[in-house]
Amino acid sequence: MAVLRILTYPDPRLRKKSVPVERIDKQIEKLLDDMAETMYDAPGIGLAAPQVGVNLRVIVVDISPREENSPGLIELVNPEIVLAEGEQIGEEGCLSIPGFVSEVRRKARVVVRGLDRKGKPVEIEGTGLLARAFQHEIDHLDGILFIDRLSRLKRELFKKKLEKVFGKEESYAAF
Ligand code: GNR
Ligand code: NI
Repeated sequence: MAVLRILTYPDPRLRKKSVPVERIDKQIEKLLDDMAETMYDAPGIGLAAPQVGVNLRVIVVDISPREENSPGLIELVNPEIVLAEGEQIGEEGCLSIPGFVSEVRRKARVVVRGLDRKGKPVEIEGTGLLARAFQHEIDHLDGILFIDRLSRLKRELFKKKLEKVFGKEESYAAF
């Protein structure tokens, strides 16, 4: 088991579309282990493979640090949202965008289908924070970050913060 390095914005690898896993083998199981360890170490409530530089559709989620009735660690290979309904607005952050949190509008309830670490098909329903985490992680697999889903006003606040961190435009425009 190992704690992996988490890529941060504006690393271009966070913008690539991840590809489906074709075969679940020892390497994928090791990736799942390392991702869980990295998530708990951070600490975070979810992690997607592209955040650790792996271009595969693999996520881990565990909201138990933040919520009591949670299912514990969820590991999903090739996750897909098969049902999404309702709306929720809540605070969101990302380990790849340290130091910035903002309110994001998400679906209130989702049903996610994928494979577990043995390759067995599973379907998991999530509401509230779990639904939010699933949407956040699956977005990562498509190169989408939560800052892409902010209202115009909140997006301007993010840009202001960036300028503070990087200095005006030039330094990060290169990425
Ligand atoms: O740790 C995390 N917290 C969080 C809070 C609200 C909505 C989504 C998240 S996911 C985030 C970890 C992360 O960046 N996963 O990609
Ligand atoms: Ni994230």
